[in-house]
Amino acid sequence: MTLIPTLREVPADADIKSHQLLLRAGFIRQTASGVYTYMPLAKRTLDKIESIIREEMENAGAAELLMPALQPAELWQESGRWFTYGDELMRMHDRHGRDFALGATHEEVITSIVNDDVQSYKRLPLTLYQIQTKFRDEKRPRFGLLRGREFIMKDAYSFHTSAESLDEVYNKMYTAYMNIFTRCGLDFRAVLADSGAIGGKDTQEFMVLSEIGEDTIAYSDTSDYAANIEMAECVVDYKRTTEEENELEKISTPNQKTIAEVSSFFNVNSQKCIKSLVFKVDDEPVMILVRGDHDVNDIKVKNVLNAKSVELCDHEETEEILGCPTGSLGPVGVNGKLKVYADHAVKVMVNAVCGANEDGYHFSNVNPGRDFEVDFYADFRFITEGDPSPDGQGRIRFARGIEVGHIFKLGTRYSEAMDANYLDENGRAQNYIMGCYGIGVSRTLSAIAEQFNDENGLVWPKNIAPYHVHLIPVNMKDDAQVSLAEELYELCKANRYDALLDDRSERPGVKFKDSDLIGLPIRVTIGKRASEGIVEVKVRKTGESFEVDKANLLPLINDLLK
Ligand code: 9G3
Repeated sequence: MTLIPTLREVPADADIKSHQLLLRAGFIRQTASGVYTYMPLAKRTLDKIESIIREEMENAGAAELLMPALQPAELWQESGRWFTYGDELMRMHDRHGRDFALGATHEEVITSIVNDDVQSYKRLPLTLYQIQTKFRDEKRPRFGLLRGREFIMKDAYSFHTSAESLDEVYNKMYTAYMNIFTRCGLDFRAVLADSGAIGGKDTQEFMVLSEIGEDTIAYSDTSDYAANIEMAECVVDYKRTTEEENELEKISTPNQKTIAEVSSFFNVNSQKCIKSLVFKVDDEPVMILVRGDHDVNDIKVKNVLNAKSVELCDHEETEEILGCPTGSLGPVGVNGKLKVYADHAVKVMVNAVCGANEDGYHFSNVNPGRDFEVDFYADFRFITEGDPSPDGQGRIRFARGIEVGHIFKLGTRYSEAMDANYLDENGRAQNYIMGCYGIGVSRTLSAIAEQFNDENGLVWPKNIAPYHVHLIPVNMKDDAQVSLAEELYELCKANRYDALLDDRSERPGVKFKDSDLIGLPIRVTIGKRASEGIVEVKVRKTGESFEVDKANLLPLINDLLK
């Protein structure tokens, strides 16, 4: 007995394939926005994904524990994150009025645990992990399990006395992740990534390729270079043109605001325009210049300027700082008012167009170095398709990806903040060097559903399908069919195959449609020839089907599922 409430119609508020199919095939039900019940089929699938994860964590030398979701605010106050996270961190207080966070991640908890119980360098390196429910109050939960407010994460944390030891575990985790996502049957890439708010330097994300992925991957068309677009380096060797520098001119440009409008007004390519943006970098206004056909990469701005926060200024703020609206900004005449940094591509521009810092006016024949100073040049722009790959091999192409894993070298970011240390061989207190490693388990289930489906429904890879075999007796009133179905159910069970027996008194068509929707790898139909011991086997993925005697069923299933 189980519960698989399949739906005929496509639910209105599900706008991607995996979300629609997981609802229609009875895998999930929404309990609140971004909050889901994993129905029996999803629970079985999650368990299979988790058992693959546990095997690989074991191989990587990690020990499993389970930390609380209820985290005392004191821990987050110690690390300072109680105040840096806003509404996304779900908070509550207990009956005594004490503050708690519902765990969005567990760096604070694990660091305090290890600090309490691991004092000597002899006990390191140590890698601990858990598979646990996380809470993050997303502003716009969407796409079903892909971006929920309560989700299942495997999070691992490693503790080291040296950077070399961290590198070793980081590489073992990398290998474990490659194995996990391969065994789940996913088409994925490991990409260089930005460590974001939690700091640390090297980090890699594991991206499942999908058109509905929220992340953009920049990859080389000839090598295995791949990076999150936030991170991908621009290594173009810009060449200065031989053009003569002309006289600076101030031109009236009524209502010309965007690069497109300005470049067509001056009848020049957007590459001849300078795009000027003003950011608040740790609350200090800064002007960033990029060539008109490029876009400012705010993650690069943050990393190059080593800033905590980078926010684009809105109209009011730019008005306040430079006395003009955003549509007419430019670097001429602003030196001294705020720092000016520029992307490398700007350095070789000649006779460019830019805003005149006066509403309705632009300058033409602007030349960097002559008409304005740049405090320094750096790589501030998003990489574009066709750019040379940073590894020097091939050209960059874009793909969309769903982030299902992310591994970080944290360093002492948390152990310092929480004064967590061990005694080294000289008896001196040293902060633990840490790594952390996450997998979105419920997100992985959704990503698999997104990659594995067809016009009839889900098509689960054999390693993580909720059951291996779908047994379908066509007519529940026919004793021969029912008894053979039950016999085959026992046969599967005796041979460690998970079988789902559809014993409903439904019309065959309904059973077959549900079977295609649920997407188990193999369907065995027990129909008219049951009395002869003959059944039909159908492979969900390929559609191929065989008529076999029940004596040959097991060898066939072994062959199909190997
Ligand atoms: C928060 C909230 C959201 C968050 C975080 C904290 C993301 C937060 C980054 C990580 C880093 C790693 C261990 C497993 C692997 C990922 N969103 N991150 O720290 F309070 Cl509300 O979670 N954590």
